[in-house]
Amino acid sequence: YLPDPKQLGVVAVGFSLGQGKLGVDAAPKALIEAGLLTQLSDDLEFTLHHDGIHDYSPVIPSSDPPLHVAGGKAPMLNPRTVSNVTREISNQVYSHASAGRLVLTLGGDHSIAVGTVSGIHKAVTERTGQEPYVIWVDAHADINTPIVSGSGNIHGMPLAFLTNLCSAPVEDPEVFGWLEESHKIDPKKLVYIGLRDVDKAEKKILRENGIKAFSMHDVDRWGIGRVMDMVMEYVGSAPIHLSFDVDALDPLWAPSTGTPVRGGLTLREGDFICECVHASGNLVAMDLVEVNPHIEGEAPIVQGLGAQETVRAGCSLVRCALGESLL
Ligand code: NNH
Ligand code: MN
Ligand code: MN
Ligand code: MN
Repeated sequence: YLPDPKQLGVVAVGFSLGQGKLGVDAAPKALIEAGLLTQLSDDLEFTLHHDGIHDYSPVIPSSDPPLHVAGGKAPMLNPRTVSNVTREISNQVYSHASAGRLVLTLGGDHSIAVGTVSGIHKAVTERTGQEPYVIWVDAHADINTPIVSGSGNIHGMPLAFLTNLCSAPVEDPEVFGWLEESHKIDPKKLVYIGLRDVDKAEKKILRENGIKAFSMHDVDRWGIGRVMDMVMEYVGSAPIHLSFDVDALDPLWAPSTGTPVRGGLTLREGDFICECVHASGNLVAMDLVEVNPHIEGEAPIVQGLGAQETVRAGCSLVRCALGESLL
């Protein structure tokens, strides 16, 4: 029932309107130009199902004014555009997964996970009767509801929509009205790794819903080896969707991202997480998001090569999740 391990659906989404910085829409092109897909087909022997880059960067949200939510701190930004783009992604990801393929999605900002997680959840649950777990590797929790979000950026909210934690907060059916029950995940089937910049209201959501989370504090205390033992024990034999925000890595390795936070994972720790997920044999989908090649950033170890190094780190994470480290 697991996907054919050598058939890979690739969804490349140039999209940046889940947050405010241009450039993250250029990531799929940069990752592909750096050789990622060639590495997957030639070195790792995947058969790729890829219909090019879906470029949403020129989409000007002409009739998409901010959406004020009752009791909200900040209005949701580009709400209808994000809703429409993620619906398309959800359908594409669903088709690949339903055809028995492993699915790799190259973002774009993290709002695209509303599409990937929903499409995978629906397809895998239908095919296997087993609900996938989501392993969310990120400096941030991305679980703000539209009411508590301080920024209005939807890339900080995908898990609130996906877990039903904001039951009917958005009156406008044009804004995520397409999400069905079959798309949504149980918050108990979500595990975080790498957290270190979690908003106050998000901490409350994590506590009140008993959501499993391994912060950077846990990585320091236990080491990444024992953290991954605990993560994999929690997930058991369920299918796994790995959603990897490159800002989980320390800015030393991945400076070119919209909201870098110091004190993150080393590239080896990130690769190790991906290797452990691969070794489980239960990976059904991976997202790589928030690489922004237009932000140079500062990579203290490789001056002037911030964007190139971040792209290279992203390629490494994907290859590790797809089996590169097997001897
Ligand atoms: N929590 C903040 C917000 O809601 C920041 C989210 N930024 C991210 N998330 N990069 O991964 O806007
Ligand atoms: Mn994120
Ligand atoms: Mn993040
Ligand atoms: Mn379900």
